[in-house]
Amino acid sequence: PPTLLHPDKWCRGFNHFISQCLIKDFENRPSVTHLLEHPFIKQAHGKDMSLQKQLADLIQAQQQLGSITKTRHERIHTRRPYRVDAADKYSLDDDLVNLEVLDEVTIIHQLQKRYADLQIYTYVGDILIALNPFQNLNIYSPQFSKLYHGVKRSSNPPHIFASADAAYQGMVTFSKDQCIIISGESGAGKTESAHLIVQHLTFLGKANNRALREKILQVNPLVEAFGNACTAINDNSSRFGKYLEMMFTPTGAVMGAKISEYLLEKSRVIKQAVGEKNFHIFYYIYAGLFHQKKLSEYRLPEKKPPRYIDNETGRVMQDIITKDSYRQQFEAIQHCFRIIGFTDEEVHSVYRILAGILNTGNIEFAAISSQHQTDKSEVPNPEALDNAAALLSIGSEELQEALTSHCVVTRGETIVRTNTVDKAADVRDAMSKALYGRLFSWIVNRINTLLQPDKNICNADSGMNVGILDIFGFENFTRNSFEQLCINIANEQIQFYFNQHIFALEQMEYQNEGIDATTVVYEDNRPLLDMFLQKPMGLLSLLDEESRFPQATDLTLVDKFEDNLRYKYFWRPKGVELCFGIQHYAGKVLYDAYGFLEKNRDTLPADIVVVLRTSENKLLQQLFSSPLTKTGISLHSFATFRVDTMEMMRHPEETTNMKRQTVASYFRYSLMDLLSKMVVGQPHFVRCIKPNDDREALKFSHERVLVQLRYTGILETVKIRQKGYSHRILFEEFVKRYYYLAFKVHETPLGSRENCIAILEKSKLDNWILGKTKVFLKYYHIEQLNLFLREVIGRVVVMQAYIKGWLG
Ligand code: AOV
Ligand code: MG
Repeated sequence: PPTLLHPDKWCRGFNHFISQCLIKDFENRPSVTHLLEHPFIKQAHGKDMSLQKQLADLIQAQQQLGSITKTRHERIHTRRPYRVDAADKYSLDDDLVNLEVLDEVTIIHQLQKRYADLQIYTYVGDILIALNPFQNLNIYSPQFSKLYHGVKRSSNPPHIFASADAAYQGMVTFSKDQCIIISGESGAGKTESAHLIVQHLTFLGKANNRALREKILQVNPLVEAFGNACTAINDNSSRFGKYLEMMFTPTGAVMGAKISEYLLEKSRVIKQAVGEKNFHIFYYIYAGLFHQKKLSEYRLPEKKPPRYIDNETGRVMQDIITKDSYRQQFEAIQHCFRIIGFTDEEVHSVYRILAGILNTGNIEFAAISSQHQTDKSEVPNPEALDNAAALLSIGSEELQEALTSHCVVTRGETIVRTNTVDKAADVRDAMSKALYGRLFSWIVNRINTLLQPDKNICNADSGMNVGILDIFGFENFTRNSFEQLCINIANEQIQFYFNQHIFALEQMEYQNEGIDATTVVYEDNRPLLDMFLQKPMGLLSLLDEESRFPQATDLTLVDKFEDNLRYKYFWRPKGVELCFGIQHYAGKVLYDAYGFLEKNRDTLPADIVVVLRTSENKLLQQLFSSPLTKTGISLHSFATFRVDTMEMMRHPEETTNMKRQTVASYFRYSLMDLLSKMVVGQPHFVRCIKPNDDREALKFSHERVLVQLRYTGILETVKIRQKGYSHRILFEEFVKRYYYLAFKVHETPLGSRENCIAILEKSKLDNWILGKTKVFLKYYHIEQLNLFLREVIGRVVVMQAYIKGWLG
């Protein structure tokens, strides 16, 4: 046995001993009896039981002190860089739910501190918050993929891979489809997160078939080249919504993929706002074809950029064709096409159609005035017209005819009417939009065909899938048009789904525990969604109704809105006729109604369809030959009424009910379609947050983050928990943690309901609730309980002094 130490030394030795125990065995705190049995202590105090008792108290107190200091210590030392080693473990700070004080200031502070340490991911319970780092982090390598493979969430710091892993594990374990819903405003990092999830899922899905894995990884880059563009907010902004389903065998091997696309912003093809660009692919082909000296083959002018990609900022041709990144992207896209399995002929046709669209945009019209007709137009300079016709493999004259005139059928008779210059230009642009929209849908469908599960490997019906939703984020520009309205309504619906789900879960926990759920109040955006989607008086229904009147104008539309939308979320600013404002869940947006009716009607004259159907280009024929089916055209869809997810689960068949094809009615259909896919799966939420508007690394704007936390419902969830019972602790755990406050230290009380009550009563707490298996506590109960522990610490100091004196 060790010799008795000098009192001073002993005290130091004692403390050292305790701390060693605490450090070595922090998780399983050393039992008091174990400590009392230690020869060190036995020898120091002989058989004096009263002293042993006091010591036991002291040890217990030390343990509590230890656990508190340990927590503090961890708080101070959260500046852990991500490392691929086992030592880098989960910390309490990784989940905001562990915070004792849940309020805006604390949460912001916490996120800011983590962001400064490049800890961009944080949990709020099962939700992942992802702050955009605006810099490349070295945390997505294969080593990281291995780290987040089938492990407990608490084994590693929060990570987007952990969310993918949770979805994958959920799918394999419970044989249930999963969906990962990524939300956040424009530029917050949704698309990047979606890529990372696909990357990790292909890793987890251990495809023996390397070729398939390669194919799946090329899907996002390919569709994004056609569907993403540079906006004022994001250089790679998604201009469509995308739901990517990865399909797995029952044992979890990836076997295929499928994309659904929603609401492509086709208007971008013909016009872009100042400082914005057309879809990426146009610049890529320009630079790529220039490099391959093929511009003339595709009849693309080398001197001046075509009108569609030369917006008001006056882009210089040299900028486009010599840009290395564009050329590299072109090569990457060619690679994607090849890997996924498009034939050379198909790719060639795609390029011809794209070049055809660019040439179409250059067709100009002039008025022909004659005695009888003043509303006739012609194409004075046929170069662009001839180029477009050649690229689209149609007759030049027929094209001119279809652009400058239209047929009207009255009482069985067909009359040809001429188009004015403006009307001809509108027809030209409508044709370009239709070409692009249908081309985009065709590419998506082709990908789906090429990536559908091999029936020899597994019957698709017996498989399961993980869906990843990446839509365009909430937008608020200086000028907001019809596209922004649709985008923001879609975000509104996703937010509603989030609220509903989180709330439903919360409710369920209370119900399961047999607790009256009325104590939990939450605010949702349902009235706002009703304002948009209700029939027949919702905003979109009113828009559809007005679109049916030929005499209606954008002004009469806004008047109609004003007369009918008696909601506090709607207002009409004075002095600006065509404007109306909406108080969205994510902020106030002022919309400019100019062009709303036209955009909603989205008409493509039959004359144009007829001409395009005569094309000798097989692909083009295909685009226009089929009737307008769900898959045949770009879905400008989404639902015109609020989709109640619970309702949807009860009546899934309603989703197949397709309505007339204004943009607004497609919008309704498409949102229903999306939601119907989502509700069958177990959802996982990733909430992307943009830390600043300057896209700068390490810059954390308090104000911006706070706004996003508020509207994404993070703070709302926190508030719900504050109103409700933020801490739900299993009886056993509770007794283990706090028994010292009501029982003798050497006792080992059972983790029973009665013992919980004993502790709570002894601590003089009220307003707590006991469920069937858990103690439900408010955050201040925990504060109070921890305060008692702090008192214990005070006692320790006194006792230490006492022991010192006693020994001396
Ligand atoms: P979004 O999808 O949310 O916007 P993105 O995913 O396109 O936003 O992200 C915008 C930019 O932020 C990217 O181009 C990257 O430069 C950067 N970024 C985002 N996440 C990361 C990350 N994890 N690591 C490094 N850089 C990142 V929109 O589609 O506009 O709503 O319609
Ligand atoms: Mg995006």
